[in-house]
Amino acid sequence: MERTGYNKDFLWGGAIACSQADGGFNEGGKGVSTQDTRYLNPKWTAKEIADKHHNRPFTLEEFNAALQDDSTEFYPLRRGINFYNNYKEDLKLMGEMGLKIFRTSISWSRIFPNGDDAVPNEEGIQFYIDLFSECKKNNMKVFATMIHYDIPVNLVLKYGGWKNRELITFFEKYVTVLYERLGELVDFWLPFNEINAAKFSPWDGVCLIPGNEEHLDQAIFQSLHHQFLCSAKAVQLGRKMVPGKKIGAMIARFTTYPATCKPEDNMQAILDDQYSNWFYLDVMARGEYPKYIDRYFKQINVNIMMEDGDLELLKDGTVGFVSFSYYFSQVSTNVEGWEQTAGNLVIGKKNPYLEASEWGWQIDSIGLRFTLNQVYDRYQLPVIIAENGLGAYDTLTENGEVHDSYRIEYMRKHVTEMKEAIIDGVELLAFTAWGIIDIVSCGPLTMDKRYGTIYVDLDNGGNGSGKRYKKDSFYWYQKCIASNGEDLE
Ligand code: BGP
Repeated sequence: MERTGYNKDFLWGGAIACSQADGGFNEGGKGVSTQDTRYLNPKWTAKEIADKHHNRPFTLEEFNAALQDDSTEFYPLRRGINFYNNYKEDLKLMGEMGLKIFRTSISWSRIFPNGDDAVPNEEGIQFYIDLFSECKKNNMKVFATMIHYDIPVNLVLKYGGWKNRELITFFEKYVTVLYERLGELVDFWLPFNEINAAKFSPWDGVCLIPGNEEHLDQAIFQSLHHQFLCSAKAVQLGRKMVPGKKIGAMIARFTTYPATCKPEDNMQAILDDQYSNWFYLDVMARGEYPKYIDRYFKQINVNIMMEDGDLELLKDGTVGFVSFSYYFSQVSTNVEGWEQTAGNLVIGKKNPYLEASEWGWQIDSIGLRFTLNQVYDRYQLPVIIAENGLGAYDTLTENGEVHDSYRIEYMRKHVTEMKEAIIDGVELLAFTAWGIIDIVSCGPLTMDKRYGTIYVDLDNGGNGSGKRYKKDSFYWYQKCIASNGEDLE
């Protein structure tokens, strides 16, 4: 059967995360969440911010200081872009752009402020009923992430976070409420955003403070085991409570190529792929721990403690789609001193053939086609690109325009390669462009690393009118969607 490109049901979309967009951190009965505790001094220079982001992981001191401070000044994720109070206007703009699907995350601490509450917070549930109903009014399907890093801080204070197997019980209660009360409104469910963030950004992924752990890797992979079980439980519950809805898995995709045709580099690329990418999706899509991970766990001295029924649960709770975030690619080599460059969550080895963004993330649109083929070949499951986009400095002109030709170029190239992948035979269901509206960036915690086709007039300190403006890329994406990926000029 000849495939010529996007089919008529292809879902063009956009994505955000509650902790980076909503604000209203103490409104509507919400409890304090782990992402509310991440600190940024807006007076830091770009270099100081990069240094903090890449070289100084979250600390116990930072965590404790945040718990004493109920201001928003030094906690950008408590402010976001005030999507919590502005979502009707923002979703209207997205509807005007023609989006067919909208991805955001649900804040566990809006539904259960402390995570272990006996009953859920009705105001929090109502917010999501209203939010997702507004998506439908704007002709958008809903792609809901259950955990996009943030969990109620009480679960860390009282139970130690994901290390504690009890979180599975609390998570199951959370998912049951989501399915019961929001099941009719949500089309795609994603239990965990970038589940491999556990290894690459432990506070984000599994709420572990690196300096606070005797054996960090043991704590990471034991916590991950609990998250894998939660993912499987969400699938099992979903079969009963939201039959017909797709429940999926997601990783931050670290696409890598052998740095040279040397056999050693090719072998390194296989290992890097197994340990950074495939392991996580294999457990959730194939339902078992792959054999190759035994060698890795031996290397890092990790022994997962399992209980009776765990392996059966994993086998029974495999996902209905696989998804990933894709921003950049890197190379694999065991050559000492290979030049490095930043990427999403990691510092990778540089590919001399690629350009990079202003944050050093290497731009590789063909890598997206490469990734789509690899992922689909491996699992033969429907695929969703849950995040892709270009973080860049944008300038708002006097007359309220943003000429972001660089972002249009980035999107044009990646949309072109997505089409090639579909013609290659990949069953690509949806593309939700990351940060479709400017939000607080996740790593640096800044507004000035902008991804949106909609500009938000706020700076790193939360100052500004907060007004929204359509960038040139808004009109480009509107045409792209209206022509179903054909008109990319
Ligand atoms: C991913 C997260 C998103 C998003 C993206 C871009 O890891 O899932 O939350 O933030 O990275 O990263 P950043 O915002 O640091 O540029």
